[in-house]
Amino acid sequence: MERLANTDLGPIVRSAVNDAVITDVHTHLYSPQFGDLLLWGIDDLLTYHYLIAETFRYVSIPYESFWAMSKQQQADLIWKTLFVENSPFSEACRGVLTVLSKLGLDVGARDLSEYRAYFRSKSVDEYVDIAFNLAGIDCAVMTNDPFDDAERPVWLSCYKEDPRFRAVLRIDPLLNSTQQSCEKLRNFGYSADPALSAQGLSEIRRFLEDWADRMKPLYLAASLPPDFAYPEESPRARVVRECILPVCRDRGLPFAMMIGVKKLVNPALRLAGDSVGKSRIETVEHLCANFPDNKFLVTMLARENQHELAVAARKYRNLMVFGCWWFLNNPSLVEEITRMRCELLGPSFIPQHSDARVLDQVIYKWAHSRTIIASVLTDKYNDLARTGWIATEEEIRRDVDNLFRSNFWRFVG
Ligand code: FIX
Ligand code: ZN
Repeated sequence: MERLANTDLGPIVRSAVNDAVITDVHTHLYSPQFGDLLLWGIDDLLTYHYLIAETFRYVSIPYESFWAMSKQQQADLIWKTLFVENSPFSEACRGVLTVLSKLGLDVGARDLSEYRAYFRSKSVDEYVDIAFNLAGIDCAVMTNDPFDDAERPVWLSCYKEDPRFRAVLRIDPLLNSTQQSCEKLRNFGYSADPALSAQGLSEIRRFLEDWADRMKPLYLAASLPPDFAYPEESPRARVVRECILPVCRDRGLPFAMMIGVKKLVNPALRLAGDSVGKSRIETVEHLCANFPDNKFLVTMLARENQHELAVAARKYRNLMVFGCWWFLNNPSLVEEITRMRCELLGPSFIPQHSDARVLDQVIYKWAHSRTIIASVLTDKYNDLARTGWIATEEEIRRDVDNLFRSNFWRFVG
């Protein structure tokens, strides 16, 4: 018994987690053919909306003056404010330093011009491979919005599949501003009407089918507010019931619901202006129970929803919990949530996604997450060892592969 109590599977777990090839199931990255939509390099890293929100904790310039600056000027201000005048230990700041360090740059020198010079020496195509290799990911799942005027033309003209990037059909506008979306759909040649007549609903389905054919998405997705409710008598619930769920079911595509965003609580902050609210687990439970032929990928933004979401996944096998989203992607919360999910779900969930908006961010988000997930798993395997059940390296690598990659691919089918 003494020997078992001292068994430490930490080294085996850490090397399995470090070696794991990851599929990043939700990002805001684009393949290089989308041109400027793919953000990368130090100025994009520094102007990440997480860092913009943090900068306004210190600076008193009007919001509009900030937005009027060039990207490089904004990056200079953020660097000075968050890195030089204060210590950069917030998770988003630390992430920038992890990226620079993993790229082999001299973080201690604190020399922004040297970092800029590094990125000027790279082409975007070669940098995709550098970033993917350092992050250990084989594929980044994109977020593709057919309503987006910058993105649409690429899909309609010259899109060619790039195996490093896979598409997701993102449909927020259809659910969160249904009336305006119907108007847009009419401009696109679909006779959707704001009253959502039977004919209009079938036109929305035709729109979804056409874009699913075009994008070959791995799933459909939407971010939803805390008061997202189903069932209810609302345009959103009708579009879910009459359009999204049938199209997803017929094609075997999961519907990813990212629930808990309070949009633009501070509009002056633009993309940085969203916040979090507690959501209703009953909505998820109802959808999973009443649409057993549909698959649901779900992440929730509020810490308060995490336990009941994991419990829901114990009840419904058509529910796959994924990621520690946005304000939850901090070491203390990833640790707490991953530990709790392991205890309720074993290795049957998707512990993390990067949500990277800037290519380089996959490097830090995955480095940070791997460390925490490895430490939680070490505790779990060591707890087992104390019973006499000593997991083999092969078993540990199997579980790690399921968590980081295979659970997702099996679920999307
Ligand atoms: O809706 C989403 O997919 C969110 O993840 C983002 O839009 C959000 O702004 C973000 O970057 C969170 O990490
Ligand atoms: Zn996202």
